[in-house]
Amino acid sequence: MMSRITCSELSQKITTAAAAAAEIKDGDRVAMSGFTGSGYPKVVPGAIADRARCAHDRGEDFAVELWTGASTAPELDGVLAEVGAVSKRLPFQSDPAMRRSINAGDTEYVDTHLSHSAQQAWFGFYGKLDVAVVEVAAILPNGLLVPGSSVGNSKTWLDLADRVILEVNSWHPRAYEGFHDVYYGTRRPPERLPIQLLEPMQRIGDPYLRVDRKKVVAVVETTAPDRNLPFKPADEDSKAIASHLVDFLRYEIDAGRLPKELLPLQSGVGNVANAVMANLADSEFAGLTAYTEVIQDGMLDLIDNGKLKSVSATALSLSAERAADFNENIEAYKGRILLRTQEMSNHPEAIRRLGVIAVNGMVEADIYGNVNSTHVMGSSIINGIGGSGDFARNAYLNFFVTNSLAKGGAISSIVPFASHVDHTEHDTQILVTEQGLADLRGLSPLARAQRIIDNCAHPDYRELLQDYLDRAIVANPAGRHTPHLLSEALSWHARYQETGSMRD
Ligand code: 0RQ
Repeated sequence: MMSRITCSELSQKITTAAAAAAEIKDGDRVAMSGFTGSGYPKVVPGAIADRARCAHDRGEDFAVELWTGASTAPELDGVLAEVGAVSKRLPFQSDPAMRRSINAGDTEYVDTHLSHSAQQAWFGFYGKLDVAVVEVAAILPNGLLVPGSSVGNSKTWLDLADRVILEVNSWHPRAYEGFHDVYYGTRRPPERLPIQLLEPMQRIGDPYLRVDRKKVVAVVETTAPDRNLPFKPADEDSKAIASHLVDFLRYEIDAGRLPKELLPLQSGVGNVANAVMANLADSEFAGLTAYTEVIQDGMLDLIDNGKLKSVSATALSLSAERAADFNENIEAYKGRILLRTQEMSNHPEAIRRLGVIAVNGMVEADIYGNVNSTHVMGSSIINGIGGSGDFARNAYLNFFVTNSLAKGGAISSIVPFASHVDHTEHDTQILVTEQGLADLRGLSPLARAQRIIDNCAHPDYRELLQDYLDRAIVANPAGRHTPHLLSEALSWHARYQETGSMRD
């Protein structure tokens, strides 16, 4: 284990998780590494939770603001949320206990575009950062840090924090060295320069994270694995979604709007997005590239079967089985996977220049193409917007995918009016369900509505949607641009809450 911490100054700071956690005070702003269940600190959060529990038992307050790269795991979000130790959370989460705490109103959640989080922290919009807790794979003799399975916002947290705690995790292969690209050129406006990133795998930064050694107050050693939930196996519906999407890509190639090796792909989080990637593996496409945030199992399959040449991302987000396999064979992926800061993986300028094809999951879309990626019935958060907005708004082509039904058919994913809007009709281009694909590019709202109803809605709800649209047109003689029946627009959601079904 000593071989992972070869900087003598920092090896003198090796201590226990409890001693490290003692550096954190009630009310601190604490930023941690971690992105979609990878590269997050594994033991210090638990020790902070213990401190919080003891403080609460004594009748004292103890809660921190928690910033990360994206979602983490039960050992971080879970343990802290369960003891009520998080007063505010940003920018993205997916842990059941944290979700409960947010939806109960106990934790404030600032659901932020992932490309914004580092720069807004850096601009001072969130206040002063007290502590950074960052997991790395190794510390080099000169004090430089080798990240593990994610980069996320670690660079920014190390730069901004007054005090730094490092977790050195030997579960991450030592061979991660060389997999990362950490851009140190960002400046504040008006001194900002163009990002000279002209192709997905181009290196524009350093392979290592830097830390001011004087700020490091503790170094803790661990061996605990990243913990991600397994993906649901691709079912018939997700295979149908993938097949509509792949047919459309062929159509775009034939129309001369896409090269035959496509443009760099982005694939979002979730089972459906993962299944779409897995199913691309069965297509004829080859020589593909990806410029994305997370590498889920489906994308690794594409690399393994030779369809995908290379992937730029900010994190791996693999099932336990795939992670073990990746760690075993990591050398085979060198030069084919590059992990960047999320500031760069999600950078609007890079996404727009490279012409990314973005594929993200959604909860529901309305007939005009406004997309809800985050909320159930308008009120309860699921995960957060994550990077879906960074990619959708700036992509060459964007797809939002979902099953046309949820909860055994009691919910239609196509509704008269979205109960929450993350991506407006101005941003969304192509909606796909197992029923079909609606290409909305260049269409007016009414034409979009007809195409979404015809191509994406489930037959059980199609007539109801058509009836809503027809009546809305009649009822709005001076409002036929985007006609709605305001008293009914959210009635499907209300009906579901009252009766357990959106059906009449
Ligand atoms: O709930 O598990 O209780 O049954 O929502 O649904 O079908 O498993 O979908 O795993 O593909 O995730 C939008 C959440 C989709 C994801 C979302 C219920 C459904 C189930 C999940 P249960 P599925 P997926 C870059 C991109 C935002 C962030 C993002 C997401 C649960 O894609 O978080 O895109 N996106 N980031 O039953 C009520 C509906 C519903 C519904 C599904 N219409 N109404 N509930 N559900 N449709 C990566 C990062 O940003 C890091």
